Amino acid sequence: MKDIIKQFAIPNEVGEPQPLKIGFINDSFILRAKREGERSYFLQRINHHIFQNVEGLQQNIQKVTDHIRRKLIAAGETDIERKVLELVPTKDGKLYYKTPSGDYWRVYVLIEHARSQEQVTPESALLTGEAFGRFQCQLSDLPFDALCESIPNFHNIEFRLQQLDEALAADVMGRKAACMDIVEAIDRRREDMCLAERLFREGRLPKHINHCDTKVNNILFDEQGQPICIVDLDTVMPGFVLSDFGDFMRTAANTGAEDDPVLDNIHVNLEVFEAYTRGYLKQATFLTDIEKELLPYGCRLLSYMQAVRFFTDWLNGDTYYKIQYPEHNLVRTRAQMRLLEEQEKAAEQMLSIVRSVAAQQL
Ligand code: GN1
Ligand code: MG
Repeated sequence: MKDIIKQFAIPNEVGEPQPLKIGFINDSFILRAKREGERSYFLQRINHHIFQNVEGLQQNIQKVTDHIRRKLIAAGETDIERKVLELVPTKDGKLYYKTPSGDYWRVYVLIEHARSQEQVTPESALLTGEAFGRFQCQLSDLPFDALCESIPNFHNIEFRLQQLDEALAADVMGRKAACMDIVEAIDRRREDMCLAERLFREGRLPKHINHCDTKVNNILFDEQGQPICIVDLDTVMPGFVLSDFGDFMRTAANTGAEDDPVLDNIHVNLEVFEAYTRGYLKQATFLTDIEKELLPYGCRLLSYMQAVRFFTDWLNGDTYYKIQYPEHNLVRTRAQMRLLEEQEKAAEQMLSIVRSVAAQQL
């Protein structure tokens, strides 16, 4: 690994790489500064099976972090080094290093005195909503097509349904016949769930730059519990703001787990929903009326999309998501479909919360 580290323009001496257990996709290591007061670094091997266009991915991250840094400077912020990630280029000025064996590596400056959280409370949902809202707002004046799709069609439900149809037609594991109730539940909602894509084609719903993985553990908090920096920028790409709002609610405003085998545990947590909405709308001041009105729909869309993705993987024989037991993807699918049903039942309540929070902030 020494050979890899010495490719990067790291000005100070660092110790041996220490492996870090975070995320399922990339491999991460810490490079601690040898002398106190100097910078430490974060070394990652990029999973190029999932991110096939590493050049485009790294360009995206550079554009996003440069843009946010300029915004922070213009706003007169201090401590900017801890508020936005900084890539360390290689000695020949590239944003990543490709080894002779074909692995891709990158280095970030390490953000010190920061920690991540796994649990969401209404209090932290408010702060998290502000943080993701601020992130989107900082990027809202970048044209949406300034970035590439680091995973093509990542949150495009029409594409995800097409992948499902291919999996259903092939039925390689012979798993379809036992799941016809799921097939029917997905089919009934197809037209409704493709609404956002249709509105985009009609020029009525804009695309913006989104984070596309808005889990609470992708925010670093300082020692006082205040959000400082958004991390895991691999999926930052053009899309609907509904993606980021919906994916947070899918993971956090759910009283059950993403893969809860006990479906009756699953309900919408309206307290978390309201708190995140309040934080998000306070910061995401660029939203149009149609985007605000569609936010509860965005929650349903992301639960549906995740169900379609888990179900496709179940039919294909579990080739994408890591599973902990044989039926895991089927259990995940059913849990996401139940969450969708709960969100459908709560749809009016969710919309009236969005409207009243939006009205208070005018
Ligand atoms: C994957 O690995 P993780 O948890 O960051 C997936 C997300 C899904 C999520 C489902 C690149 O994210 O889109 O929502 O699993 N990321 C990718 O839990 O496919
Ligand atoms: Mg992730």
